[in-house]
Amino acid sequence: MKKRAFITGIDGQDGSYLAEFLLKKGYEVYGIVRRIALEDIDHHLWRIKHILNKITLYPASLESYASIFNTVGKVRPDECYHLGAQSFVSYSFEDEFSTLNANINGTHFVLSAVKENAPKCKFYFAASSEMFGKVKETPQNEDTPFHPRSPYGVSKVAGFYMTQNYREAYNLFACNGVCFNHESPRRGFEFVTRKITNAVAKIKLKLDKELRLGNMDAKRDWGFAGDYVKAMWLMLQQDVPDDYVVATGETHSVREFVERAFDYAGLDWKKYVVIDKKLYRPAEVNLLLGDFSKAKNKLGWKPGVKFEGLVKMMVDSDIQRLKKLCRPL
Ligand code: G4F
Repeated sequence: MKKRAFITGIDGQDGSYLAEFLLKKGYEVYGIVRRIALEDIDHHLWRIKHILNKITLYPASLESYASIFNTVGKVRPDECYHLGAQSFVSYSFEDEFSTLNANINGTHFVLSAVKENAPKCKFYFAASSEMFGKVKETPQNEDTPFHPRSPYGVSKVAGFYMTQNYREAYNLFACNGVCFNHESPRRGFEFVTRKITNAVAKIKLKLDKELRLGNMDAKRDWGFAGDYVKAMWLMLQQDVPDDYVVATGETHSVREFVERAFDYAGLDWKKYVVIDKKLYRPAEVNLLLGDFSKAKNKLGWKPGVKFEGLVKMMVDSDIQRLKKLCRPL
């Protein structure tokens, strides 16, 4: 019998790569999306449009326990990947309430629904390197203490401990993936990497003249989302549930990303980039660098795409996308 996978956030960057990956592995793939997404596929479901005929989507919301409970009850999955969240850190300062509500209660709802309806189901929680915040050591590993710097980070720490608690209290096969930043051509435009590569493409094609950015000194360990979904799956294929850091082991500043992206397109970034203090965050995470030794040793996982390749992939993709959009009819 085919294994059944249930994904929250299936319409997001990671959800879309994970759904493709699991389909290739022969899984039946189920996901939840908001009802409005089903009514406007081009706008909301563009990342999974090409696989819509191979997956099953249910309308449900992480803000409604009843909808999560009913859906998990219908699907009775073998594996549950809880990726859905309000994941934009900057926005979490503007609307703490929605972020904490969707991310903390949402995680609790999924865990509880799985425990009640499918207690043998293996559960993955998308924790985050944002939990390390004001880092206590570098590089960060599974033993590094947390010091979150945003409501988003706080919500992920709560989800992390909730997941551990379900493992310990109810014997649920529950794992935390502490993923460092992971990007791709499917990244949302609000995140800095995509904002940069989209601007580079627009400037290259003479559709724009300027890119406004906040803190360019922040450093991140940026990997490719397509690689990270494999680590998520591997965690659920182990004999015992555990928590793992998923990262590339390299860190680069936002400025380096900018330089590399403009350079690759043959442009001088200094002519186009403007610093906008309004884009600075009330509290910043200055440096993230992950030590993925445990994932390497226990899961046999390592990143395929590194910084240079990631920048090129994203710039190329945005240039091609905009060229197609601008092509005369
Ligand atoms: O791309 P970002 O918005 O990602 P951030 O805050 O690191 O969070 C991402 O990674 C986390 C994993 O650590 C995930 F959990 C989370 O869901 C998300 O995927 O910002 C990266 C850095 C920040 O330091 C920010 O201050 O870029 C800096 N930055 C500078 N100018 C900017 C901008 N970020 C954005 N989004 N927009 C700017 O104009």
